[in-house]
Amino acid sequence: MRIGMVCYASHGGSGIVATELGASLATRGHEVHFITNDVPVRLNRYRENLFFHRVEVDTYPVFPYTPYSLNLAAKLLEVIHTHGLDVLHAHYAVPHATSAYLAKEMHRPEEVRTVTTLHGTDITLVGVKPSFYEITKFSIERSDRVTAVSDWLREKTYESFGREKDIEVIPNFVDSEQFRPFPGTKERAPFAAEGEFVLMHASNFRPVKNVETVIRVFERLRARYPVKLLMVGDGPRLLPAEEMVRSAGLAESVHFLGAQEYLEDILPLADLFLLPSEHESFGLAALEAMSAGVGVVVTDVGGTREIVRHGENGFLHAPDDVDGMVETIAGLLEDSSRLARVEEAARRTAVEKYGLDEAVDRYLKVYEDALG
Ligand code: GMT
Repeated sequence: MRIGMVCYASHGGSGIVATELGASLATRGHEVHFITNDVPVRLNRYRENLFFHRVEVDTYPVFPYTPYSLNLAAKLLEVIHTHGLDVLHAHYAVPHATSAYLAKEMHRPEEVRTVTTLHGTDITLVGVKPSFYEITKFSIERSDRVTAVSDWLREKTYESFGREKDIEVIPNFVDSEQFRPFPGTKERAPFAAEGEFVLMHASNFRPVKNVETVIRVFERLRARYPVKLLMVGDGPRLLPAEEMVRSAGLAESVHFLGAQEYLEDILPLADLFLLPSEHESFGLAALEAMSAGVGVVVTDVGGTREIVRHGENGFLHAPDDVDGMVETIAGLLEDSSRLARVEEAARRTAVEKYGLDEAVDRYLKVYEDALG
């Protein structure tokens, strides 16, 4: 099959899902063409059957804003013509599903199929805005197949956009060989002394990630225990977070590592992963942490409830429940055997329920169905 993958290239769950899926499809012998504004973050080595096409973004003095969706649609059409794509898979509805629809219509609609995967904020924060609502609804309804990464997101989409279109849930997945527990003692000398407990947060530092709560929880724990905090990622709330850390006098205990390409090398160093987002349609970073054998404390708003069973393979708290998070983590600090049981269960969940191969099989089935 010849598949065009349309995604965001920067750090963010939807681009990661697209890249891991595309790489696996290429390994299985499918021809996969990434069509984006830049090489996706995890597309970091040569693989047979994988191709990249850069969307050129043109500006012109009369344009108040750059019409990226049009440049993308034109590029998609060019790649369809040159490489005879069977399927365009748009990750993140806005504006990818719209550009894919346009490219298909400009070509011959019966010759190419479009699949849209809804990832979360494309529905919950962006798609529902009045300025995007109608075009998002239209583009979802005109996709040949639509998938969502959790039951929660499917319901949110139905609530906001109606039930015109069937949505299949294909949960996010993880390569549990790539994300695995650190063998032996965790080597984290540059960040933490022996015996210190390491808390980690990784995200794109958007407001929805609620990074201020990570710092508040850490500050309370720091007053009682020898703990360090590693903050991984970059985004709009990074500078305010650094400022918050400085003014709380925590600069020596908190390390900011910036955006990291090889999260699989960093996640296993943590004792606990904290993701108190305002909502998370799935929470891929938490799943990757679980696969790395790390316990997670995550928001209870969103698809995270479908993955984490409180007290068993991780912990769920409301995004503003600082007291609850502090008490959960303090309990684990004082009971390392409980933490070990949770870590084991977390790894087991990732391996047994969120495998890469099963997810790739399911996406392939969606493409095959769409092609009839
Ligand atoms: O908010 C982000 O982290 C970015 C966003 C994206 O699309 O890149 O993430 C969403 O998609 C991920 C992959 O499907 C999900 O695991 C995240 O939960 C989701 N983010 C939110 O719902 C806030």
